Amino acid sequence: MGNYEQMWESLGINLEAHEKLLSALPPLYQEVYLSQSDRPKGMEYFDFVVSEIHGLRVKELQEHKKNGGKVVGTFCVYVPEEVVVAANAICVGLCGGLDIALDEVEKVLPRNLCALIKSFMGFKLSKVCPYFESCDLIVGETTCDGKKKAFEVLNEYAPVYVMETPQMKRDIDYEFFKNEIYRFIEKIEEITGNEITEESLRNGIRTIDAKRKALKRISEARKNVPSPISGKDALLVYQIAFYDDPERFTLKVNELADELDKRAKIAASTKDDTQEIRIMITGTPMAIPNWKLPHIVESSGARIVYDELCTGERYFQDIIGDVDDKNFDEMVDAITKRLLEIDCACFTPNEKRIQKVVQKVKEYKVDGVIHYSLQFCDPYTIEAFKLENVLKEEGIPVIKIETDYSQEDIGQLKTRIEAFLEMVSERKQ
Ligand code: BJ8
Repeated sequence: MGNYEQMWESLGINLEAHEKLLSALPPLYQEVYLSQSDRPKGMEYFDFVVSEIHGLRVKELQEHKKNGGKVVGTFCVYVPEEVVVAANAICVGLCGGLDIALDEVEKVLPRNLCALIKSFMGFKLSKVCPYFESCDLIVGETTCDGKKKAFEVLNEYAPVYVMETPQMKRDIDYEFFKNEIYRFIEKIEEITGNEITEESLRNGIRTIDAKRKALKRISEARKNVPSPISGKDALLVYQIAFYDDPERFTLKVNELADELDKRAKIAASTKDDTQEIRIMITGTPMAIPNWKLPHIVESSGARIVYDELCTGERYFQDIIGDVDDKNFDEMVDAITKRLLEIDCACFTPNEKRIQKVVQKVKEYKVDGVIHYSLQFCDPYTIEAFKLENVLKEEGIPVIKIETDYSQEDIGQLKTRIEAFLEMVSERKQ
């Protein structure tokens, strides 16, 4: 990475702690990513983006700010990115995937709390994340209780705005959430000083739709047997979707998707009778650099072909589509509908998620499902039981994994995953 020390200093970054953080990332990346064989050439761009994670992109944010632009940080896929882009602001996903400053965090939050929440608080308290420190506004939501209450605490350290997400999806909830989106539009207009017009909203929708369409192409390519991309590489692309420049990112994802289509065609023409073990991961999101479970699964010989995660399909599964003839209110309506199609376990009932998992198992020729939840995440750990029962009834192998960001359970997880994969493989013979 280039020399960005001055920039980090100007953001108030704790340079000593930051140095420690940055020196831990390259060896981990080497082990998890660069050691894979036969990676698509198109991954070079994403490797570069990660190698510059606190460098070039942060510099772009600073230039944007120097020109009067604003940066908005988010933690959830229910926050409409289209609106942020429509106001000429930059939207960055902030969810942390790493334990950091736990001692400090546990002075303001309980110990028994999901690792994702503790992580974002740790990043803020230790001042090591230049994205966090660049944000003019942090947008929280009322999805789960942990996040909802943690945002009150976070508000003591950063300007936080909370969007109220409903808990159900009835007509009244839909109307309610549409009003929340109007309220969010007003807030974004207020902090950016830019009015969101019909034309700018249309452009925001088109930009983010194009990104989602490109990501869907990656997912489509993974239906091929063998899948032309590892689950880890796909996850990395999905993670970078939350902070890279949307237009450049879309271009690079489309290039990668072209390459994957070619690879799939070549593999099909060689009639490779592969015995690929195809795995779906479903559950809580995996923010950078939380690659623990995918690395265990793929280094045990299986391939992840579908991620029913917010760092995956939930983020890009639905496209708003043609907005050429839509007026402002119709576009807000379309944004609301797209968002309420997302099946987060924070909603009740949430049958559609379970049906979707079953349907995608068939579509992606999945051999086994891993339900992944962070410890102390009630919505996902509770929903896992129902999902497990339905999958068992359907004759689909499933395993539930509950973990956190520590490395202490790696050996135990590996043993369980290997046993699961062996069972799946025998069943496949
Ligand atoms: S739409 S999954 S990004 S809320 S893991 S903080 S739920 S206790 S992250 Fe999420 Fe939005 Fe839903 Fe997706 Fe709470 Fe669970 Fe922690 Fe979670």
